[in-house]
Amino acid sequence: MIISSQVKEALANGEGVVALESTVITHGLPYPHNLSTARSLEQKVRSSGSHPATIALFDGKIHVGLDDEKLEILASSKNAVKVSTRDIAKTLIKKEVGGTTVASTMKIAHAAGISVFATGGIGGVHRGADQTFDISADLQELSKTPVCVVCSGVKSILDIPKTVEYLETHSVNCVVYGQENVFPSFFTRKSNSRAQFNTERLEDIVQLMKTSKSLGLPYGTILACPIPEKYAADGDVIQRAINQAVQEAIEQNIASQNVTPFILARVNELTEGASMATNIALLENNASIAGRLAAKMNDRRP
Ligand code: PSU
Repeated sequence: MIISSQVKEALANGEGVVALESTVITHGLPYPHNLSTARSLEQKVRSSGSHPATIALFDGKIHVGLDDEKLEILASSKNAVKVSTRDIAKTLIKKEVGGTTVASTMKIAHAAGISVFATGGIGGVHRGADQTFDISADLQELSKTPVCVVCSGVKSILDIPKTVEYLETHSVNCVVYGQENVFPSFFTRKSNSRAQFNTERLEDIVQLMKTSKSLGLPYGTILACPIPEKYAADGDVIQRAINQAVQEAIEQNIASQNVTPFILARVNELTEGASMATNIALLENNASIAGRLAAKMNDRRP
């Protein structure tokens, strides 16, 4: 594992560090929007008082903290692979370029000593999982790795109530950042599910994580951040596009790892780019919140 000198120094000095995933770069957004977003997320983390550590795999090595050249390679690579925890070893031995998912980014962040991680949405229980058994490895990782994932919940391309239920079964702390205890639904601010509790104070999250740690609990934390009102897309339009994309995925026999990238790309086409703009807005918002959280998490003042 190669940790960049900036990230190493920040960790040694007890400064805030935020891990950023790279599947969103390799499979989540099209070029060149993926590159500009990767840069802007790093910038958002910096301007909120922490250091970014984008994580990816290159040439048989795990990299924590990328320079601009590596970001560019990741964003423009035509054969980058999607790397969940299962795929880390295989991607290393094949020396492939790999974009890390929430699960593998959490695992690597924890190994590097980073406890805060920002992304758009986590993977979850897929609709129709009772037939397909398609449940993201992100949920498994959350049940065993003590990292706080700052996100906007899961897309409604997934089954939100079952995902929230799964998180509860596996003892994952699940908190909404905001005034109301309503679990967000990615593009829109509300779903019909609730979290464990809600708060507007990041200090509560710091305390939650520190208490969890002191009890020796291994579980992760979801800090679910509703997209800011001004960016929340028209829920109905996006919902219709999602329903259509899910149907097309079934008809075309798209399965397992390919389901999420297929549906995301199709929803973007069907909404003529509106879903992508919304996606980027919430990614940036989450990176800023994570930057502020990480700065507090490592605050050495008494
Ligand atoms: N949700 C998004 N965009 C994404 C992903 C999820 O809105 O790019 C990516 C994340 O990296 C997440 C992964 O960890 O997809 C989940 O994939 P799967 O369902 O195959 O585990």
